[in-house]
Amino acid sequence: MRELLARLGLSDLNAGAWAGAPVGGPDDGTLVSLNPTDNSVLGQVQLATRAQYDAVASEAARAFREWRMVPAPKRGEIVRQMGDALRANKDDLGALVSLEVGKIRSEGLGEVQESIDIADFSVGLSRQLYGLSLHSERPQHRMMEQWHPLGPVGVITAFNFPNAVWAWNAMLAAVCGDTVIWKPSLKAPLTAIATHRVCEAVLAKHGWSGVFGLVIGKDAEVGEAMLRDERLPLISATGSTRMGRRVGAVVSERFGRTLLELGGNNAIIVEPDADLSLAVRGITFGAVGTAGQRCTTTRRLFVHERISSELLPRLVAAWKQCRIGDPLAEGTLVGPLIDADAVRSFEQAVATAISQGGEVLAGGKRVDRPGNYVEPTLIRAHAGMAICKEETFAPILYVVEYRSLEEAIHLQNDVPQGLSSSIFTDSFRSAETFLSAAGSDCGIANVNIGTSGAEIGGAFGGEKETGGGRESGSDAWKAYMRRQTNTMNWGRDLPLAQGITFDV
Ligand code: UN1
Repeated sequence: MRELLARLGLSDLNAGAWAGAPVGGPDDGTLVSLNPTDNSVLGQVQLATRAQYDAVASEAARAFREWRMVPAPKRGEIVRQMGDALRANKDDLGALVSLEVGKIRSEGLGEVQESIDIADFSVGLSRQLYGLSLHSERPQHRMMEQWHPLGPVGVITAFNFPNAVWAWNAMLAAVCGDTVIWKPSLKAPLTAIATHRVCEAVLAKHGWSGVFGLVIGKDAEVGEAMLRDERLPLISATGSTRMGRRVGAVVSERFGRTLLELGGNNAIIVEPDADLSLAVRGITFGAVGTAGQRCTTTRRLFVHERISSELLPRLVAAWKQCRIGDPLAEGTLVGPLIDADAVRSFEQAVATAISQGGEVLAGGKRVDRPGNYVEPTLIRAHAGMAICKEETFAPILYVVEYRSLEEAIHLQNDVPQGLSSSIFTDSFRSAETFLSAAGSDCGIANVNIGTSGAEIGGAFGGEKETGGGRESGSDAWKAYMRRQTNTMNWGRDLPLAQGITFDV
């Protein structure tokens, strides 16, 4: 562990505050990063002050004025090199993700791969960023739309994807000509520093320090300043619905834009004609993977009453087979939750579910060992249970039986969140019903795969309390640019639109 931290330059963080670069100055409080497997100290970081935030934001604003004029494919070339730097550091960064947030090794590596993928995607995009050409109603006129860089972008990320969600934003923003100020979760500061350093080294080599800034600070000190900062036309935030409500209110007050990716309460529907072997694997990874701490984690399962007596024992068996333990050890499938608070929320949710009529079919308890381990939990529930409408960041799956697909779709949609959803079926008609306008109301709707583990090429995000934002692939880049409509007159007359005459 010591060697890993040293390789990533994380051994001597006590030396100074981290706000884009080590800064001296008064000790304004230290943040301790804990290893969730035993709650031992991994490292300490000095929290940034508001003044330090301000310095990073000024630098981002200064860098933006020049970066926006660099041709997009040249920006793309620098992002290509960042992708290479992430590749070269994939093993170390992946291991650090595992150490700091408890993801199993292959998921830690997968997370860094997601950052590499979005870098590659962004490189291609840097030669696109297409606008439209339009036909004018006036003779000898031409119209077009072009996309310009937007400005410095504030990126707020959650602990559960401490590397990739920043990259989704930062890589797109960089090719779009924006600069980035990153406020990471205080639960994963080391991953943020290491990730930032890997990419910052590439920028510095090309004389572009300042394009990416990092500020590790408290919400009240740094977060609020960021939300109110008129220099940031866009705040992209991933996290809880409660946090997103605050971000939305403060940023829209100043007519800033937000890109919100908030809570999910994702469900899988299993039809009687489903391939149950596929379904068992998809449900298990969706509910238990990342110890239930993805936005896309499967939290509810709707099983047709004709197959529940066959499916549920298979799920219970799968749940019991999931090996809980050190995330970096071979064969582990379930690592710890992020911290002791998360364990308390898990215990509370299970107790609430039982009090509301739920029956625990598997798991349900914390694991008796040091660290923040809990058992993957399966609870037979009924549709009226209030707890099923809440997102608990833990591996708890509520199972509800249904009679018709219409009923299942209604139950699935009947929650405040709208991120991800899936159906397992071999029926073309059922699949298309689920994907139709009257089907799933989520931003992501899948057939015969689970709710989590989306590829970066698609737009990622959801409706309702999930916040409506779309990050990552498809045309999500448009959120990071401003659209300009141009009308050009190459004639010798000045005809007005709509047939208006105004002769002087
Ligand atoms: C998140 O949990 O915030 O689709 C992001 C997935 C990942 C991203 C999750 N590609 O599960």
